[in-house]
Amino acid sequence: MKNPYETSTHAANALREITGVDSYDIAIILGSGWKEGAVALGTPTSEVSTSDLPGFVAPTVAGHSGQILSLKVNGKNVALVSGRVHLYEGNPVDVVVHPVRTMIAAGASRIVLTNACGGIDPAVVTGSVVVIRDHINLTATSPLEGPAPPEGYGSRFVDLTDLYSARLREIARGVAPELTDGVYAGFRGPHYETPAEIVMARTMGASLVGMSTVLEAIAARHLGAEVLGLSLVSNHAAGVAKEHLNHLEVLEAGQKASGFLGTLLGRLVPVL
Ligand code: 8IG
Repeated sequence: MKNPYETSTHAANALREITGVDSYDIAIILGSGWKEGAVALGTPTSEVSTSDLPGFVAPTVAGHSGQILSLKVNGKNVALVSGRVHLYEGNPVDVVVHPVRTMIAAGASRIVLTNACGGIDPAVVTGSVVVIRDHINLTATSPLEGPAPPEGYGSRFVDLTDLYSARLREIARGVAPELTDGVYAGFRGPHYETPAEIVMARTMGASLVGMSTVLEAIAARHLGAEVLGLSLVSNHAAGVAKEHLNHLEVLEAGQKASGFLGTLLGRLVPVL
């Protein structure tokens, strides 16, 4: 991508033009299983295919499609972004974080990153949602690697002390007191981990493991947005329980949870 920051501004302008939405308030990046729940938020006023916007690439994973749905929730302009792309699909980091940069360029000051993940902590219940309190980036890369951002797009260095907004986590707890929180370890994938790697991640303090979210969170914080991370725990990580991991089961866990995810988002988004 030539200049990822300028490309995101072009994409945001194209999005504004197509949708007629002048400025977004909240963008929700939909991970595996979350789209079925998010439709409960209301009827979109527009559906844009990301293939019509500069800088977006089509996802290659089953269960993902590239769309931005716009809707009004409690007077706020909300974007539902589906079709997340990952490092493991062979994408450069700039492409992985492009949807987040685009939505921030389109005005969104709150970015909700949703995902499906594995549970490292045996106490974490599969099928439940965990609020991400912090992360460990094990991808060995950063969205800030490369030339310094142009004027007006943040500095090269960013403080991640409060990467996952305490304010937004408090709001989430307010509408869903049953939610626990955890530390998300982001691996490159696409292989699941070995049991020894899960012991390593657990020893480092992680309770959840996945292949997305961490780079997008850094990119969002870098541009000054508040970040909320929500993980649907789809499986026990390798070695945590007796069963083996299987991508179909992960998709099934999402389908089973869609009612609950819809209820959660329906309570949360109006007050974000
Ligand atoms: I769903 O156990 C889901 N995504 N890395 N490990 C990693 N990613 C995942 C897992 C998991 N489960």
